[in-house]
Amino acid sequence: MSRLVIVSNRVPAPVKEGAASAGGLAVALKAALEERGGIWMGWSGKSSENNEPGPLSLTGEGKITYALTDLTGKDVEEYYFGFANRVLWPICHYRLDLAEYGRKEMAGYFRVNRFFAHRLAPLLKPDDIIWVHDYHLIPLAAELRQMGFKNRIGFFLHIPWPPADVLYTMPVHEEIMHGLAAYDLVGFQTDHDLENFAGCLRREDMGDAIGDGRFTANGKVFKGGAYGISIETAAFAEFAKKAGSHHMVQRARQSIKDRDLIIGVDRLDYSKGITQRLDAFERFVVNNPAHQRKVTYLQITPKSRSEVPEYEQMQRTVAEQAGRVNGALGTVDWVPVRYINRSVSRPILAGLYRLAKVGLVTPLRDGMNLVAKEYVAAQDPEDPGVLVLSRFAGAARELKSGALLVNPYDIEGTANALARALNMPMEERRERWQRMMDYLLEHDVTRWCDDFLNDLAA
Ligand code: ADQ
Repeated sequence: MSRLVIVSNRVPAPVKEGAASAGGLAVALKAALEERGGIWMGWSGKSSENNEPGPLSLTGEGKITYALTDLTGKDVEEYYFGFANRVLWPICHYRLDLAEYGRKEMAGYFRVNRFFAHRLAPLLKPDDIIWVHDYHLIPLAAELRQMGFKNRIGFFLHIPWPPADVLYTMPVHEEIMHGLAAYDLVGFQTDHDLENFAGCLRREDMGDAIGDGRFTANGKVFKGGAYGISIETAAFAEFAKKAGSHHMVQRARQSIKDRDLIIGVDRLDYSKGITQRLDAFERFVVNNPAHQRKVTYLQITPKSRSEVPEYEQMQRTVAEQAGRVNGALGTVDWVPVRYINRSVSRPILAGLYRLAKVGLVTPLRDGMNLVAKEYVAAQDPEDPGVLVLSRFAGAARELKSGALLVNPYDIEGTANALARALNMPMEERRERWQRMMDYLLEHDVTRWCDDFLNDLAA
């Protein structure tokens, strides 16, 4: 079996396999690396002080070598906060209004990708299989090809892929499309993203789908597919079962008393639809007097990318809105919204999901959304809660048989779905949950990883 080389912008800290703190993706990729032996390369998260990136730092753990590089302050500014997070992220989430096309940032993005390729090159062996992750590193394969590397190289995009009309507003869209075509396999979260990609190829007569999951672009043939990412379903369910005895989860349970809990868990990001969700919760309470004082909405939202102005602005907007809703609806003995700006550990998170009667997952656009899957896996099979899920999350394509799908822009519709979820009879809740859980047990993150790597190696 060939050695595996994974490249992603950030590399999770070395943790023991199955450790409670690691997310499913890190656990699955580490398992694949352990099996084949390999390298995980990425940015250290640090910027060097003297504008020299310094040497590559190599550390070993079992059969895995972690290769981390610093970047210069200028690199971080232009590549990470600039092009990746102020152009590609908003464009891929259909937010043309938020994209900032600075020439400097675009150049910085391609420059850092070339730099990554040069850092990686001395570590590569001819039969290594290389798996590149996410929007930060689209041009990496093209850079490696230019340097003469013939290895199998695959790419997985964790975020949505937009239609041509959206993508082509971006000045360097051609380079980005050529960048993708340099891979042997390009993986998207859903068939919808894959169709959008084919549409982008067709729009500028660059290429097309030619059947059997193959595409042409500029005379070259490569593969593309939909590989919906998932979680460690069985392990997460086990966490959630045990988490009831955790003192934090017990405290949460006592504090809720006989109220119904609705839970939302997201990074603070405009794609997650948090302000629309707060509006929908408010509308639900106003429209349903019987639920007043009988429900608590817990929103757990760690800050993210605070250096990007839109995110900093959003921190203020959401905090103000949560305060306003509490001021308008709250009573001396009832705080309707509990808003927490921190991460919580995975076992506690699993326990809180299980306490909640409703998982409210309403992104405006999301590649997959693992919170939706974690919420389902954490439920008590005897008394499961209801998933209220945005139709614009990739997860909706997999969980539509069990979740209540909503349009997050439709505040009244989401409010109605909340009422329906909280009033749903036990039998219907069990049936819906079972359908989703059966799917997730079969399609877990290990299967996602194996499917992608098998197709890349084939
Ligand atoms: P994200 O946008 O980060 O991921 P998501 O898929 O929901 O979104 O993953 C978030 C992860 O962080 C989940 O495992 C969740 O439990 C965890 N998390 C969130 N808030 C937390 C908190 N307060 N405390 C602890 N943990 C928290 C991107 C794409 C998604 C895609 C994933 C994986 O945007 O669409 O599903 O990558 O491909």
